[in-house]
Amino acid sequence: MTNALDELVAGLSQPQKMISPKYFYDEAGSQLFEQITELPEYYLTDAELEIMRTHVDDMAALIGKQASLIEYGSGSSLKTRILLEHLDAIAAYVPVDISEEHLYASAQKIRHEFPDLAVHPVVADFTTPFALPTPAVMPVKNVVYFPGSTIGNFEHDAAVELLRVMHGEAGKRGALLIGVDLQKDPAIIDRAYNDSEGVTAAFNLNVLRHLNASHSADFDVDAFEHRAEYDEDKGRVVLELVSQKDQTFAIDATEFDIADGETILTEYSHKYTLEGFARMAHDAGFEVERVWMDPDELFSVQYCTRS
Ligand code: AVJ
Repeated sequence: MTNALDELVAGLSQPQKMISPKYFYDEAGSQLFEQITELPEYYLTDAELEIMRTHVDDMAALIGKQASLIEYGSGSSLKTRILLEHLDAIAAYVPVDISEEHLYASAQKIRHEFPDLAVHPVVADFTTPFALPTPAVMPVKNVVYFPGSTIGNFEHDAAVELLRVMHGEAGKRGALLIGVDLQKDPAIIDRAYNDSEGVTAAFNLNVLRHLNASHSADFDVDAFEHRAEYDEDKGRVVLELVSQKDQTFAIDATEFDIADGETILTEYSHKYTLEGFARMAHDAGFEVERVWMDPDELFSVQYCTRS
């Protein structure tokens, strides 16, 4: 893996300047994302929680006894707790996250709430294969849990690649339980990424503050504006930062010019059709066995087995 500075410089040297969405999540960014999930316009979290609450017994039945639950992400969410409360004799809970601090803090909380649970956090970049810890109790199967429609951050080929890594981690009898946001009335999607309180704007702009604070950048944060547009043809929200004037900025020793109106791409958030996601899962070696949706069919949670 190349280091962060090289990666940032490479992204900002493209004709379409870009910064990976993973740089959103410093302390302030993680808090802003928390606030996003509580916004009335951000339907994703509410819909997914409702699905979990309504169908968790069904999910637990499919997962079965003594599974090892491998969560991609730090596992601080309420969705994870709902699942952990309902699973039968879990062999191990393995949260996997790149941020060590965040991961260990949330693992401690989970241990406190579930004293009988074997919690084995793994610090890793989950986009590449990593070694699973060996739990004391041999799991019947590995179930990869990937909530929140974070899969939507990845463009098609990278998403299939990531699903393939999960397929590998799941192993022979393994499965994948994944949150997948769905295509819908564009106005609903538009509102979710252009909230009236401006929290999403602050979240998007915070990436520049983060890079200034810890990656030797010198962005004039006030000279950029948030933009989020849903591209219905491509089925994805495009988040950008729009330069408000001709200006220059630097990352470490590398300088960049950006024109008035030129953008830095910060995130894609893909929305899927059921068929579209099933095809992607299939290309990664999975078969969609069950799909649960909220009553308005805004969001889905899908159980995939190895085909
Ligand atoms: C965490 C990637 C699922 O795409 O909706 C929320 C991130 N960006 N508002 C999403 C996000 C702007 C979120 N994911």
